[in-house]
Amino acid sequence: MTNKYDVALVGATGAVGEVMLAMLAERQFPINNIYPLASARSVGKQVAYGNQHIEVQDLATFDFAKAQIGLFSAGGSISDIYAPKAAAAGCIVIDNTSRFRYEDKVPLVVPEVNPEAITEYKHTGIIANPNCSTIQMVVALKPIYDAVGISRVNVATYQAVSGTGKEAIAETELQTRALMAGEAVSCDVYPKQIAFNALPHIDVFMDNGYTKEEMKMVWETCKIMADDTIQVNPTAVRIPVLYGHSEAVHLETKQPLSAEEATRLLANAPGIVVMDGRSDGAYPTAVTEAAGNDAVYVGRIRNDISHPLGLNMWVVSDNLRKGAALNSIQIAEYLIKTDI
Ligand code: NAP
Ligand code: 3JN
Repeated sequence: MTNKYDVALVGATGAVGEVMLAMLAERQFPINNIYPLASARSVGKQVAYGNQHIEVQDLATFDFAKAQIGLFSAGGSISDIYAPKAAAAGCIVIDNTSRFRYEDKVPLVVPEVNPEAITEYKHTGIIANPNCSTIQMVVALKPIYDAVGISRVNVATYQAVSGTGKEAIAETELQTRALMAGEAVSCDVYPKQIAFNALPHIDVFMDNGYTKEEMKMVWETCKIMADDTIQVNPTAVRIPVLYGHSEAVHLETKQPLSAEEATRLLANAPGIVVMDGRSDGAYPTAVTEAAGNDAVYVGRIRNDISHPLGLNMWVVSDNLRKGAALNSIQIAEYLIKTDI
């Protein structure tokens, strides 16, 4: 690869796309040309990239031979059509949707956990970026898994509305204002009021009673950790936080591990900030620590009083940064650093 790269950004006008643009500039990713792409509705609109404003182009007519790297976040149906086309044109695709995540020949990568899998992209030209809830959880599981093994994970998520996209952020703000003014709310994006509420429902319901968001965490954890024996039992909940997902993670290790040793392992692991003061406010939260920052924050680390191999932790991270844009850009950085 050359020293500077032509990058196509599919879904550039969306919640993830905006953060991608901001983070590419912030991290000084070596860009020659950047092509912000979206639907025909957005053609002619401008998006911010550093101190430049760049016109959005129509994805449908874009020639992917012009780009070496394609960052895709416009939904699975868009990736389904355009990611293989881009890959065939020689553009390496880093896809943020679930479309290719479970395909054997497509690597599913979190750079702190399984960077070695990236080379597998050579089969298809596509690398899949996991779901945001999976990413922050596996970053926190990895140092514990490597030290003592993990047999089971029970997790409840508390997910920000930005995970649903721009319209969901607007709906949450609108409902909050309406309720504060004593007015009725309308529900267009979510099936029930999201403001001041908690919805145990993310993505579609599956035949087994879990939602697809929950099953994504099951499938993706096993694939990323390359271990199908890890039992994962998630409940995914949407809450009216704008940015930053939180997770209460209850795991069972294969060998005993004290909370003190777990804390030491986590504090030395890449991408993690431990904040576990065991006093008022000395734990991380989505709004005060995660939002706008890159780390996966871990706190409330304690042994499970109900199980000899149980360990509990509270894991928070910015869902649009480490959960989407940052993880994709780290994959791209790894590709160019290792020249693969
Ligand atoms: P969003 O705010 O609704 O933005 C959607 C983006 O997709 C916009 O740029 C939109 O362009 C573009 N788009 C929609 N239809 C298109 C079409 N027919 N042709 C070209 N572009 C089209 O959604 P978001 O939150 O950014 O999420 C986008 C996707 O990223 C999701 O569907 C999901 O697959 C993925 N995602 C992944 C994670 C993760 O966990 N890793 C997290 C969030 C999202 P217009 O403005 O022109 O409509
Ligand atoms: O809801 C969240 O907090 C994360 C949402 C992710 C998402 C939203 C729409 C479609 C995905 C994803 O990345 O799993 C998808 C999808 O591509 O399936």
